[in-house]
Amino acid sequence: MPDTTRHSAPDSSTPRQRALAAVNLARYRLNDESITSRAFAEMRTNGVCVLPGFITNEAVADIVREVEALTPLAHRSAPRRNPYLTAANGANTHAVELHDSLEVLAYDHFDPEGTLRSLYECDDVLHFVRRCLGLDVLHRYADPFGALNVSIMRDGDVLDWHFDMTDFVVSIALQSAESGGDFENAANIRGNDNDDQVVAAVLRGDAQERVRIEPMTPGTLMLFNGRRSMHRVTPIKGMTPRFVALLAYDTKPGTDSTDALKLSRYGRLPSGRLA
Ligand SMILES: O=C(O)CCC(=O)C(=O)O
Repeated sequence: MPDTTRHSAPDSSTPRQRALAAVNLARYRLNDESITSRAFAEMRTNGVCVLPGFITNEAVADIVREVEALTPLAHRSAPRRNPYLTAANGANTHAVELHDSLEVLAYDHFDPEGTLRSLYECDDVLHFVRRCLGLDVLHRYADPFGALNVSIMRDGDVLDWHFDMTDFVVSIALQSAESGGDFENAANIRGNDNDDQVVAAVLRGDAQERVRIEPMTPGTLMLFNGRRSMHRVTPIKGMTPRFVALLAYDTKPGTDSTDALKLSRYGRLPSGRLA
């Protein structure tokens, strides 16, 4: 187990205090109705809302240190699949084979007292996200690995075009690659009359006008409707890995991912259960 302990004086602050200290409250007051209603309007129109500088530089640096210390525990996978995240040879129109390669740290790898978990477990942050999404209720995921996870992408890694299986994704950009690693998004293309042709054109690289790069500078909180928007992370170039934290929520309590997804993304199942 890598040594992730801090060697400074014991921290007597509460998890909520740590979470609130990590948020740039001068820019984003979490109960400010004008911020959350603007975010909601953006989500409705564009399917994405980017909040730059949501996390302070100090908190980003602190989380990056924790991620770096934990990287030996990350699970590397290279799944092959189609854009709908089903088997590449499925019956879908776009049964093209795409591939991903990345490493992932799971929720249970992170220090319960650390900055990242404190942020995810903070109700003020949860309700801020809920209001940005225009929802009456929001619950943290019950997945012991996927509730909060960090993707680590190194030189040559890629996350190809896909739609998500969840209604929304909440991410925090932590560290950018030297080049590549752009989050490219063809917003709201699923569920329209001609979506098959648009999906095919984006996959062929023939619909650049539909694709936007969302700026993910470290500290950015991004809310994103990934079920309707096809998106990818372009190949990473250079020796600096790209780190992104993914915070999972659902409108229903107790939502968990499948065993198949856990095995593919984290390489294991919760203790005591057999694969
Ligand atoms: O790493 C990212 O920025 C995006 C991850 C992603 O595409 C997803 O979780 O669906």
